[in-house]
Amino acid sequence: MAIYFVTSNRNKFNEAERILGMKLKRYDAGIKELQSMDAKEVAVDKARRAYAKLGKPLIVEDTGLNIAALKGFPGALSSWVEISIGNRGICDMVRGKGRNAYAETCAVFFDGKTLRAFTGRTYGKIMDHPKGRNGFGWDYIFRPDGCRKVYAEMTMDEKNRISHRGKAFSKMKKYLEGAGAHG
Ligand code: ITT
Repeated sequence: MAIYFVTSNRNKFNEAERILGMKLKRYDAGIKELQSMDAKEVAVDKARRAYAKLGKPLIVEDTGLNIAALKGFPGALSSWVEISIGNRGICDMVRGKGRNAYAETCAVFFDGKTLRAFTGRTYGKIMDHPKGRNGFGWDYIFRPDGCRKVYAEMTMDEKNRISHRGKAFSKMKKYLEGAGAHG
């Protein structure tokens, strides 16, 4: 079964393919996202809109960075933060307020009938300054608890082993294997 991953983000696509251990087809549907801080709400809505365009079994996901000192902001609105204040702006906002945060992915599979949502969460800290050269988005400022490196200092495989996306897509992998989607 060919599964489409509907996303505009090639980095997400590469990570998800690696975690699922299967080839996906990428489709950039230019879908307008629901504006909510809740990744599951955004992802479920995105899956239904994507299916209305594509009409084929698909995956979408939404990812957010939730900062405790900012009462969960920016959550799933982090793309707005990325194009406005950027990573340095986030570092400045949390300075002196507390660095605890979590990264969350909600990955959704939808084939027009069955909709399944899989969530993965990784707790960590916002750094004082951006670091590292790999990765994308806020990988430069998020250090998972128990690690010495921010995501952007890890290889993709290192990040996938502990990341929010790694956890969400590992759950989806089990589901898809059970549903015979690897055939
Ligand atoms: P879609 O088309 O799949 O929605 P997107 O990049 O708009 O792609 P999101 O809304 O889920 O996806 O992402 C919100 C922001 O969070 C966006 O700026 C991403 O670059 C960033 N982001 C997503 N996953 C990330 C990760 O694993 N590490 C760092 N930044 C990430």
